Amino acid sequence: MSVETEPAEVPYVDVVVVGAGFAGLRALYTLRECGFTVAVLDESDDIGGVWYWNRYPGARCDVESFDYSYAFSEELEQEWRWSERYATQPEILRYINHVADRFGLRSDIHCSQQVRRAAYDDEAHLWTVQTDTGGHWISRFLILAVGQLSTTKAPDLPGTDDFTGAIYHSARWPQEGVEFAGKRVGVVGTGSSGTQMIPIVAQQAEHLTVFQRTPNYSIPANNAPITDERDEQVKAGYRERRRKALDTPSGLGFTPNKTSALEATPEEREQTFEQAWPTAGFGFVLAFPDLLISQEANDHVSEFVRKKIAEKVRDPVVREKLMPRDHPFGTKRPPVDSGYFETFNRDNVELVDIRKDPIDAITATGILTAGGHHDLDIIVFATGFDAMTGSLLRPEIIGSGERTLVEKWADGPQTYLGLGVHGFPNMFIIAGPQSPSLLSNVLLSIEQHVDWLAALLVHARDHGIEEIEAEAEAERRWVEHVRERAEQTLYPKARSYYMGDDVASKPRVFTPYVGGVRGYRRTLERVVADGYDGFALKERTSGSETSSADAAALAAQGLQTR
Ligand code: N01
Repeated sequence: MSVETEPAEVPYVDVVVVGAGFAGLRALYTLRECGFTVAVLDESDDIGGVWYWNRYPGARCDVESFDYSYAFSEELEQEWRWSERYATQPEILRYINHVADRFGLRSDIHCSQQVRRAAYDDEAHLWTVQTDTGGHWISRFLILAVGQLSTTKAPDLPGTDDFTGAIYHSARWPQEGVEFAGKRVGVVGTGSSGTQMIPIVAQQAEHLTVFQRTPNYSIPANNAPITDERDEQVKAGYRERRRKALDTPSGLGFTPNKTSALEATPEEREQTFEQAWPTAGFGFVLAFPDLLISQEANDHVSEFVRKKIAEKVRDPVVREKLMPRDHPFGTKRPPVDSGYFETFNRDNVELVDIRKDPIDAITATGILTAGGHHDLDIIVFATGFDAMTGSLLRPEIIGSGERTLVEKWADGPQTYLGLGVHGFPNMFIIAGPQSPSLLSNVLLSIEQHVDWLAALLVHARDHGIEEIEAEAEAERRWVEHVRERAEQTLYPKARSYYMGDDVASKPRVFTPYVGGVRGYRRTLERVVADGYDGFALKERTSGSETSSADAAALAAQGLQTR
């Protein structure tokens, strides 16, 4: 029987990982293999991260299945059979669940535990992590694997509460699905989610109204089933495929054409674009190496894509509304679509350009724009996320000297290599701001980060190091490097979530790292070769030869008195 006055026991683990998506599961697997104890916490009631939530019709990955999958286990690689070039959300979620079961990961995953607060104890060099349901952990290390696109956002429109129909967000889709048959549906937002969903909703709904703010370039997916022959072919050369991916800027295995788009003749340029258009998918942005660097080169590709859009849309007025002209191709993340533009040829689909005809309010029966009222039964917000930093800043994270991450990042994210943050010792981020992250095959970047971090933690354990902290000067130089590299590109010309334009209150700074997977990998290797250059590694002081468990017990006592 427990004595009432005794403090409740707080579990100690070597590492708390926040997030049970692709990154969190991979971290759990690898850290366990290295002999660490781990607790993975996730706010959802099951694993999967974004692939748990994004169940909207048509949701699928726009990186090829063979590449958007774990590389850490050759057995897993060989035994899993992807059915399509671009896997659907249900198939990806099945894969994630298969991985969790196959590697026995579930026992260390705690769902329905939204991290509310994580605080660093400067004396004990430990993190204490608290969740909304009263969960409480103490750990030496804290790894934030919260994803880049997890915190949703929807427009704050007057009258939203008055709407008598149903409102959904693409990334909080109900498990039971949504019945569109016989309904008048409005979709707000034409990013990757809207672009994937719109063709399917159009087929099912009685009428679909699309509310578009920015016309988007989109690349055709040319999705197809994976034949047995193709499956065998890829599996026979999987190691080489993975190795090649690591050696490319995108981590997707596409090596850009070596010559500038401007050195090619108009005929050669056209031929290269035509060849890449139906086959390259997202890799089309790399058809030439300078498409995202030179405005003149980009003008050619932007015009090529506009021409392709024009070929697909019959009505000249609708066609013109769909023409992306206000940003260079690729500087906002281009969707990869299946029949998006053709959908606007349907009789039951209407396009509203809300830049010219802005939304005034939501009413009981639909959406009121300057041009009139649109009667709707269902409204879908495919309006995206508080991207890249939203989920990192949502919990209260308190570092050294009681400084919060929100305070530290008031002018934008500041990290060393995207991995560590000065003032937040023993805390690391997976595929977060200032790493290749969303500008790469994010799964490859996740695995790269996890392996690198696991090696760092093993190094720390082997050398009696109990505190690891990014140094201020190394961080300052990295932030500057990230900024300089971005300024050499066309990215700052667009209003995009890369630039922090997704949320009005965000500082306008470029958030991911454009240096590419290959260059970034070399940087990580150099940092290790130079003895973890840029990280202060603090050894246990003599006389404090405590084991992790002892340290945890001490911290737990201290914690009770805070
Ligand atoms: O979100 P988005 P998403 N009023 O931010 C509009 C990944 N992803 O969920 O362009 C009206 O791209 C906004 O307009 P504008 C992928 O990385 C991957 O579609 O800001 N409209 C835009 O049209 C992707 O990039 C897959 O002017 C408003 C849209 O909503 C990322 O997730 C599939 C608005 C938001 O587009 C995000 O995609 C799906 C407002 N107040 C997503 N606010 C894969 O295949 C925003 N919009 C892997």
